[in-house]
Amino acid sequence: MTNQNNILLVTGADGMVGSAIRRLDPPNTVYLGHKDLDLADFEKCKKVFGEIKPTRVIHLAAVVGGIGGNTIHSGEFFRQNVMINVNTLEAARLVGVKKLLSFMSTCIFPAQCDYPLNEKDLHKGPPHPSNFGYAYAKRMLEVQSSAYRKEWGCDFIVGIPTNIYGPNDYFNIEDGHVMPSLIHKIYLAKKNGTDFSVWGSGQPLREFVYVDDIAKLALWALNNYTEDSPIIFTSGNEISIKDLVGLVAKAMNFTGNIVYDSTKPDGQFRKPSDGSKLKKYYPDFVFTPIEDGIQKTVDWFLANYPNVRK
Ligand code: GFB
Repeated sequence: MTNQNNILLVTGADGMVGSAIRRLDPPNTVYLGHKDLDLADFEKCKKVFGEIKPTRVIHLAAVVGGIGGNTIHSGEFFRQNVMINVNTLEAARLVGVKKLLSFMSTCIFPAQCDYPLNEKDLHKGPPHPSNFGYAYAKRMLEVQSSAYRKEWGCDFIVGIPTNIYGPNDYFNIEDGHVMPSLIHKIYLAKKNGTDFSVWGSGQPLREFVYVDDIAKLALWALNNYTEDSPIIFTSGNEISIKDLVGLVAKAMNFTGNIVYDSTKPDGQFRKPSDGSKLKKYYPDFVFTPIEDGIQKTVDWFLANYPNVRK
């Protein structure tokens, strides 16, 4: 029986990227958050996919964290993410999903790798120890998508964003990513008149992509990208953590004391990624400048605090 309802299903819909896709309001879309369905439970997953009968899926659900959470929860992050991904892709295949987009991230590339990171180097060595469990679980997502294409012709594709940030991020100070953690810590330092503590040396470099850009690229890829190999979503602009701290402090009007906590990890020094495949397929895409993205995120945080995910 062909599936005429053309429903797009978004998993992990209550997270940062899911919220950005909701803001774009694509038609015929069903949004599932963790509260709606535990994707780690295959029977429930299969049942709900059978009820919704999506023809397209954007698979965002994942158990994630920043360098802190990833280092501590290596086993749990591997176990949970493998189950979520294997179940989601199999349930999608069983109900005849025509197109499925999953996401990895640039932290899963080999720690020792030619720069800039290129999609072809994905499996050429172990990831940085700070991302061990999560990175291998995410790499299996790419393996499963490719294996399903080979055996069953599934058009399951994979996007690889760099560090995503924006409204409705996870602002937990211990487990969150660097951008939301810095925003939350500066807010508290201003409020309490205390020092603002930055982890590590401030020397590492990162690339950031604003979440609304990823939402636009997700819908674009769903309609236009159909290669077996993954596609990196990056502006290619690196920034040091120290310079990032300066931009966040400026956006927050913070003039207090900034201290660098050398007892905290620097993690991978840099992970510059190659955006040439995206430039080839989508040459006129314009990424949000980091200053604008930070200001939008700070404005959202200040307007919603304390009702933010933290
Ligand atoms: O976003 P993040 O935690 O993870 O960034 P990764 C870590 C970098 O930011 C390190 C510095 O160099 C930290 O020393 N940093 C400074 C801080 N202050 C803070 C702070 O308050 N909190 C945090 N978290 N970092 C991520 C992966 O790796 O890459 C994710 O953990 C995802 O799973 C993402 O894949 C793309 O950038 O090192």
